[in-house]
Amino acid sequence: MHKPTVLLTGFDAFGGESLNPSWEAVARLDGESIAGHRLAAAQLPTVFGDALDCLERLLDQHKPRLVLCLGQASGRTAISLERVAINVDDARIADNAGQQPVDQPILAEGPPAYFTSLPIKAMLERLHAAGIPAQVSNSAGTFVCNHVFYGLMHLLAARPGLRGGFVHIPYSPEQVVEKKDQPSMAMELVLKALRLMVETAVNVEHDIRLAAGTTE
Ligand code: PCA
Repeated sequence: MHKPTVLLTGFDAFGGESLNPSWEAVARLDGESIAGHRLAAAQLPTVFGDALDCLERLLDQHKPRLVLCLGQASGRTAISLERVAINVDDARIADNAGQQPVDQPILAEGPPAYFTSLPIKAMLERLHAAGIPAQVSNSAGTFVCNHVFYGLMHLLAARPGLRGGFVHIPYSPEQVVEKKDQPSMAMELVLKALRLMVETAVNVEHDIRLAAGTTE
């Protein structure tokens, strides 16, 4: 009997960076087992459209029980558990294929937004208990990460029982060596966080009630 799969995705480098910590992190966990599940890691291109085609193929290929997509968020100081994906592409920079959509819906007939189906409050509590800086985020931006998060939740809407969501992680320390005042998080801490998030997501079906909103 095969173990059920948790699909983890990260992106390739973009915006002039030589690496993307989201891919570095998930690649290191490929093949590991957590809470009776096998982790499968895959890379998505930082390209509008292509990234979602790739994600759909991965869902068909791996038939996962749970999907956790990761992305790099420059300027963030903590692991960001994304609550909501919105139906718009508005790119401040070009993606890796040179596309720069502005104010375009991701899906013309799609709903304005989708919420994560991961237990982000339980995940937040677990990360905080382990001493890892983490927050609930109410915006995944309007670039390729939000695009993939929205597309993921749309795909999951047609696959009852399959849960998933998106998490942004800070830069890796090596990315900020020559940048001024940019936060980063060590890969060891990101990996610890990732294992705890997967374990919690697999084990907690109904999220806990925990205040973690923002006032502005
Ligand atoms: N971060 C970008 C896209 C790829 C990534 O890792 C984003 O936040 O949209």
